[in-house]
Amino acid sequence: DHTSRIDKARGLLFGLALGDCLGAPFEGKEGVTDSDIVAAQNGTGALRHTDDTALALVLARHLAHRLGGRPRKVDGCIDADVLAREFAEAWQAEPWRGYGGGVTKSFGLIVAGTHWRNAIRAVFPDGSFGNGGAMRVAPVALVGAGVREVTELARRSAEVTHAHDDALHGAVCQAVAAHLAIQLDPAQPLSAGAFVETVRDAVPSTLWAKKFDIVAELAERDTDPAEASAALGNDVSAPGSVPLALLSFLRHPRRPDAAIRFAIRAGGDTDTVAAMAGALAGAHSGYAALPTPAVSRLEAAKQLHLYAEHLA
Ligand code: F2R
Ligand code: MG
Ligand code: MG
Ligand code: MG
Repeated sequence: DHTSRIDKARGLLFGLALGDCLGAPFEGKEGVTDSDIVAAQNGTGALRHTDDTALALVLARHLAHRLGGRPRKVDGCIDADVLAREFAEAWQAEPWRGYGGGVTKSFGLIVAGTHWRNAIRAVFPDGSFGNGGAMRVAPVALVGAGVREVTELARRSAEVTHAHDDALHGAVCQAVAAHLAIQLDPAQPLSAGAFVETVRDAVPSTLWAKKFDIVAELAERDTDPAEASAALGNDVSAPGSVPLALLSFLRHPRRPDAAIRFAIRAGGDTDTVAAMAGALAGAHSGYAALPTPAVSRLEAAKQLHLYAEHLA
C-alpha cells in the first residue's frame, strides 16, 4: 500500500510550509515544550510563513513552468538568470518575511540590475554559507529522476544566491534526502544508517562527513533535541542547521508533526530546521500524515496544492 506520488508531493511542500510556520514564532527561544508547539498547531487563524516558504514557492513555480509539456530533461528545468530575478522579486514584494541580511543586500542589487554572480560576491566575496539554499530546495526532489539529477538541480537552484561550498553542500544534502524520502515506502522500516550513507555519498566534504557520523550515531538512540543541537548546531549556517534537520526527520520518519516539534525544541533557527525536517517527513509519509486542521490554515495552502499537482 505504497503512499501515492501526489500524496508525497503534497507532503513535501506542505511539510516544508508547516515546519516554517510553526517554527517561526519560536526562533531563538530556549525551553520550548511540546505543548507550546501543539498549542500553536491547534490554534485558529492563518499560519503565516517566512522567507523559507516564500522562496520554496518561487522555486516550485519556476520548475512547474519549465516542465510544462516538455520532456523531463534536467537542463531545461532551471534558468539561473530568471530564477535569480524571481527570488529577488519575491523579496522585493514582501521584504518583511524575515530574510537573511546578506541576501537582502544581494536581492537589492539584483532588482537594481546587477547580475546575480556579481551581486552575491559583492556581499560575501567567498559566497554566503547561510542555509537559504537548503531551506527552499526540496521541490527539486519532485523533478530530478535520480540522485545525480537532484544533485545538479539543487546546486543550480542554490548557486544564484549562495556561492560558498558549504551552502551548496547543504542544498544537495537536503535535496538528496528529500529524494530518498520520496522513494522509500513509509510502510517499511527505515534504516537511518543506510539513509545517511546515501546522502553522504552526494556530499564530498570532510566537514560534512563528520556531521553525518554524528547524525547516524544520534539517530540510533533516544537523543533529545538539546543534545542534538549541542552536537550538530542550530544556527543560520548550512552546516550548522541542515544536519540537525536530517536528524529531526530520522528520529521521527513517520510522524511529521513530531519531527517538526523535535526541530523546534532544538532551538536556534527553528523555522528553517523545522521546514527542512517537515519537508523530509512529509515527503516520506505523505500529506495524509500531516496534522489536518493545521495544514488547511497555511497561508499558502492553495499554491502548495497547485504546485504539488504540477510537480508530482
Ligand atoms: N534571517 C533569518 N532570521 C533572523 C532574522 C529574522 C528577521 N531579520 C526578523 O527578525 O524579521 N531567517 C532567514 O535567514 C536564514 C537564511 O539565510 P540566507 O538566505 O542563507 O541568507 P544570508 O544572508 O546569505 O546568510 C545568513 C547569515 O549568515 C551569515 N553569513 C553567511 N555567509 C557568510 C559569510 N561568508 N561571512 C560571514 N557571515 C556569513 C550572515 O550573518 C548572514 O546574514 C533562514 O534562517 C531564514 O529563515
Ligand atoms: Mg525564515
Ligand atoms: Mg553568496
Ligand atoms: Mg530561519
